[in-house]
Amino acid sequence: MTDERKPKIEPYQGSAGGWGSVNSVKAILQREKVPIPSTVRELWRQNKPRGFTCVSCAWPQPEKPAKFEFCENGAKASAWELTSLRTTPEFFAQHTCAELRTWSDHDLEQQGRLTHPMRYDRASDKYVPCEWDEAFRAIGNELKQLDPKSVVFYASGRASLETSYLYALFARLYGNNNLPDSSNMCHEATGVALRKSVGSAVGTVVLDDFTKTDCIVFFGQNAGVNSPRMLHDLQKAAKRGAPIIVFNPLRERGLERFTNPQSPVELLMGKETPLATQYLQVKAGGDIAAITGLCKALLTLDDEAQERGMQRALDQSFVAQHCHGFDEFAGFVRAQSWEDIESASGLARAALERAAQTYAQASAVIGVYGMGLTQHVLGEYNIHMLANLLLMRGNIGKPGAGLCPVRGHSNVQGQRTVGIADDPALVPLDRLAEQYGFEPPREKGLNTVETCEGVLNGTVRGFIGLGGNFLRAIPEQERVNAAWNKLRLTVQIATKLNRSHLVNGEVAYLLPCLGRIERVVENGKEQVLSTEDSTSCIHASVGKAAPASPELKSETRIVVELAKATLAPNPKVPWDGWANDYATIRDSIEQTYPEQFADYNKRMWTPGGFHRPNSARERVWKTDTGKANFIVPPALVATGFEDAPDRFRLMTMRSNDQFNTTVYGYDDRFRGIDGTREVVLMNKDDIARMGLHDGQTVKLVSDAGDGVSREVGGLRVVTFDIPTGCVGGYYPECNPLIPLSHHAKFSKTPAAKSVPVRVVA
Ligand SMILES: Nc1nc2c(c(=O)[nH]1)N[C@H]1C(S)=C(S)[C@@H](COP(=O)(O)OP(=O)(O)OC[C@H]3O[C@@H](n4cnc5c(=O)[nH]c(N)nc54)[C@H](O)[C@@H]3O)O[C@H]1N2
Ligand SMILES: Nc1nc2c(c(=O)[nH]1)N[C@H]1C(S)=C(S)[C@@H](COP(=O)(O)OP(=O)(O)OC[C@H]3O[C@@H](n4cnc5c(=O)[nH]c(N)nc54)[C@H](O)[C@@H]3O)O[C@H]1N2
Ligand SMILES: [Mo]
Repeated sequence: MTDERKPKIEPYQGSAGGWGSVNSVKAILQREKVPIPSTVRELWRQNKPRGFTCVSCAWPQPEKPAKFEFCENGAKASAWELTSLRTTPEFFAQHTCAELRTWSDHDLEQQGRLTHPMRYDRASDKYVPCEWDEAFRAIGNELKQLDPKSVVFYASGRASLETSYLYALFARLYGNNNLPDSSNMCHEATGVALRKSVGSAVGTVVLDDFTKTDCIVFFGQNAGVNSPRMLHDLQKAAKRGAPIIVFNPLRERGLERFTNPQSPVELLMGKETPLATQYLQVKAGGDIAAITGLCKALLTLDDEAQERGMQRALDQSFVAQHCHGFDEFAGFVRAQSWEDIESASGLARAALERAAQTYAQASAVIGVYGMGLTQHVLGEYNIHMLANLLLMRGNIGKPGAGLCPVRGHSNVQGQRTVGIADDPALVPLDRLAEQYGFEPPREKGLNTVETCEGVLNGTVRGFIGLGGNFLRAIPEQERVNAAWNKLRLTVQIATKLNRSHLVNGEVAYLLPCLGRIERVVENGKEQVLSTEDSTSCIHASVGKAAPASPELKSETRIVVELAKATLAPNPKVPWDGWANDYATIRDSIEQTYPEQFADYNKRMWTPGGFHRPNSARERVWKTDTGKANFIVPPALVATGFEDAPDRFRLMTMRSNDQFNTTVYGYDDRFRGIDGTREVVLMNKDDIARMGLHDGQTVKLVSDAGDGVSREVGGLRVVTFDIPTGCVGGYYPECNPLIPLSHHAKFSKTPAAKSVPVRVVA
């Protein structure tokens, strides 16, 4: 493939949204060569009560949707699925996997939708077409021969609740809890940390809280790019006068100002709403220190208030009634010097005090966060700290307040809800045992990092991927890639070709499936799916678009056929009944989780979805102490490594033109980087100090000190407004630099936002 892109790097002047967004949507529809009328018809149905839930992010759908309830990046994701381009058996006949491995991520997926089941032929190093029956039979035979403990069942976060429930059940009936998922690389730190802090693994707010909040503190989440529909909720809050305080190493345009691209008036008048009222460019890994500073300033305000006999800055009665460990935490905070807080956070005391003032004046505060908090060695403590901050003023479990982790994939939270978990403690195994008459495996399964370890040490022998691009999303890419083709079996269920499909086990199949926007017909009847959003609301999703190829099967059907080909028949497990009528899968889910899914088939049609109960929201604390816990962090810096003069903290980022490993294009509009992803963003002082110059080509070299050589070269130095000591690069291009051992302590979330590297000319 020839590459004719010309890099163009210059600051972007526009707001998020606006005409830039409208033009970008137009360009995407052209790029995917989709018929415009039918695509617009589909976009019209996006995130509507009888429509489909967007395949891009997990931001909730409002009860009363806008005319077009989609954003630029949602439109991109839909167009990506509705594309008229096709990756056919003829394509595979022309290219070996070795050749395709030299293509870029963008070029691979740009070939379009997979159309036909394919078997990998090692002799020719090519994929060849096969029949579905043959594939199911061969995979079933392989699985029967492998030790169940040596096979993993990966899930990427997009498949529906129905498919995910059956997939997890398949793994357990087969004999393991090896259910790693994309959440293991994403918000796993959230689940682990929030369970300890407040006894609930997910966020506590719903959409309505954004209409009631008086202040939002916003950590390490790039809403303008990764959950753009959220900008509407932020805009409304900003217009009501609610302050928004942002902590982010980069000045992300989407958090600074927004023009609603769906409002003709705003578009024509060029009207922008400023969003962030205060923007704090914290160092990557500096959030524990920053929040310690906020808490310290808050304690000072509280001391002063007490001295003067004024209203306290702490919600003393909430802390006394609901919390555990406050005194120890306050002791820790008081013991930290402002000097240490400033140097670890990179923020000035005065700025933190101002933010604390704003926080103290608000009666209901939402704490929003994303990968900027989770993907660090002390990622769980970042989240404990945010919870601590909210607890100090009783900001959990009241209207307009709470924790809002912004989830990634559109059904990643739901997959965990219905059993995709390597930790059996998170799954009602006894109920499954009774419902299906079998003894479920009780030992912990493999998560994503442990799967990689198993591939490296030879204990993992088989891999099934329900979507995703495992080999590109993980850390330690080169070593894991090299060990991958020693696997006996690899099966990929996918909509488009990606790099993970080009490194294969001895026996390998690529099974193409329907996407969520497409019509699913089983047994002559149209089927409905459902998903769970970032605020634990569950919605029906109805696909109507014509399938990309008549050969495609639904994900549910594929999972059912694989299970049938592998497992001995069990009269209590109605695989065919389920595949013929998805409503019966929902009945089974309801039977397993009666508290959460009561009246599922009916309530999923509620506009805005039905809300799964959340104990912390009700101020019921299912923790070890029965209270909400204040938790003291072990350090002020979350990176897990020492600073050294030439050691930088690399944060790996998403551009505005990608969905995870899917690279739609090369225009990171808001950051002003166009035509290339091979860049390293650096502060001008660091560039000068290192004797480099803007535009120079450098390589990044791992500085983990573990003796393993890891590097990524050919990167262009770009002068950028980023704190000194930090550099930025793109995900997934920079993934070879992340050691497998560099992950959050308890959840094993890879620490992709502070990777120790050196910059080498
Ligand atoms: N269009 C689009 N939408 C997506 C995705 C996509 O790729 N494209 N991916 C989906 C998925 S799976 C996920 S998980 C989410 C990801 O959405 P986000 O959580 O927004 O993830 P990132 O873009 O990786 O990084 C978030 C922000 O963290 C900041 N940051 C980095 N390090 C730190 C730090 O140490 N402290 C603080 N405070 N900030 C830091 C970065 O500057 C960046 O603005 O989006 C989902 N939605
Ligand atoms: N360095 C670094 N690494 C990271 C991150 C980071 O910020 N920095 N982020 C991490 C995060 S948050 C995540 S969630 C992971 C993402 O990791 P994954 O979820 O594994 O990766 P994706 O890129 O989302 O997967 C894209 C592929 O999914 C397939 N696909 C798309 N739609 C469908 C569908 O409807 N059905 C099926 N069966 N397949 C489909 C397509 O073939 C497409 O190529 O990456 C992680 N890796
Ligand atoms: Mo994610």
